[in-house]
Amino acid sequence: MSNQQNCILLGVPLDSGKRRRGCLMGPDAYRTAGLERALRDLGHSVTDRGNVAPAPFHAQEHEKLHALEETIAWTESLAAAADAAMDDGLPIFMGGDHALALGTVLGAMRHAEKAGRPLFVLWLDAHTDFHTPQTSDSGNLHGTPLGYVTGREGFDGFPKIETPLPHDNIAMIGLRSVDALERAALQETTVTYVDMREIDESGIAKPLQRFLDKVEAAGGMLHVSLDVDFLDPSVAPAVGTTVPGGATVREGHLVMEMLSDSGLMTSLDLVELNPFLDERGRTAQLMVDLTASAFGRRVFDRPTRAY
Ligand code: NNH
Ligand code: MN
Ligand code: MN
Ligand code: MN
Repeated sequence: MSNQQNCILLGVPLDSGKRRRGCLMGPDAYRTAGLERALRDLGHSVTDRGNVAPAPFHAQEHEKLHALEETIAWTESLAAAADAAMDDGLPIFMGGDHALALGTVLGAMRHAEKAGRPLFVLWLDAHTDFHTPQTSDSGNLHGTPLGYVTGREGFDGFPKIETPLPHDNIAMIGLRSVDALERAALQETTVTYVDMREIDESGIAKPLQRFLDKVEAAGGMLHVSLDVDFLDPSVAPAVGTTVPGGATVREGHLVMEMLSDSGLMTSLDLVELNPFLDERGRTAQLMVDLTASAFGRRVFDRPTRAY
């Protein structure tokens, strides 16, 4: 295939972003489901660099926030790992819960800044993950990565965000569970947010293509963060925070196929897979198949469509 990539698989057994355990098994579930093989079969070169580890940390108890020090430690190590991996190819972060994006997006921001290119982020999720440690009711830091990278206040102890990710550079698609304080904050911004109603009414392709056109026009890099709960729980049950009414299998594939057509994606998170909750590996397998679509797997070759 023409657009051959140098894929770098990085396991991220991070389980600190919420209280329900199990995402630490995610990286090995992706390996078992054959992610490396699927990418190789598409003609890409693939290197599995093994698992990332958190920087050293001293855990403390906090009234509300869960595993703060551990999550900060992961953010430090992942930002460095992401920045470095992007020098060599296209990193795929096999999570791990969504708190890993505190680090992977920060690393992509650092890398893009050195490359002199703007970074864009596509957030495929039922949730907006726009909290700060103060606005979060749950105290679960997997609900905060977009709050962090956009420079919201209150991330004491985390690496300082020198140049916040501009709101204009973010699109969230698949939304159907947004907390009141996230919604209030988000509505003050120019972030593109696409809820399930908009997808029901107009389809998922149009808002996605609009965003991809914007990335292309800006000569941007594109970090994609795929949360398992973007998908409907009937097809992707292996996630702790199921929300009914999510994307179908076909909507998921269409997003991934369009990403591959665009050639714009420069890094990818696969997050929130909890193999402990899976049914005979079906969610892990679906995530592998979606990733394959993002790297060029097709039923037939067709010319790229303009939406
Ligand atoms: N907004 C909720 C919280 O902060 C849920 C976040 N959970 C997620 N995010 N799974 O994708 O706790
Ligand atoms: Mn770099
Ligand atoms: Mn999420
Ligand atoms: Mn989610």
